[in-house]
Amino acid sequence: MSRYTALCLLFVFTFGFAGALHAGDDLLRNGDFSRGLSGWKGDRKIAEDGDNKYVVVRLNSKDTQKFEQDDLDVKNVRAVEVKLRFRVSDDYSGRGFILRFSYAGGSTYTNVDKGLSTEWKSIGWTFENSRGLDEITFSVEVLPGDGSIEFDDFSVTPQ
Ligand SMILES: [Ca+2]
Repeated sequence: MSRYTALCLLFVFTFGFAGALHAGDDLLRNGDFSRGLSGWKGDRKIAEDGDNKYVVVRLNSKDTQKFEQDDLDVKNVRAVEVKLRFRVSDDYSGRGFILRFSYAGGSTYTNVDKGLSTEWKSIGWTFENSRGLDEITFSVEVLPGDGSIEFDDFSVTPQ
């Protein structure tokens, strides 16, 4: 093996390794629902608009409905940002939804209950991994009410 080839291989290895830990990689599987419900668990249905698939949660008056992904690898990650877009139906009334990161012994959440619109709207929220967790679960909890909320294009990326 020539020195040149060895250097190239070293470069490829280093670059590949750095890429695996690179900030910005999406930790979620199928966040845009292009593969239907694959990767997600919980209360949700898929709707289609042309080529685009998204999730619909039809509310009821009593129960909080939840869908989630677990085993998100946040080892050596300082913080993650979740992004998504959503809209509510014309007949929606309720208290919005909760974005939650859960881990052994607790969770951190935010309640999205302002600016609920019938037009698609993008939002983001940052979770600080101040406990140095290795794994977290991301969940969306839709609070009771009337009508429906639709979600699409989730991502959870290391910051
Ligand atoms: Ca989609």
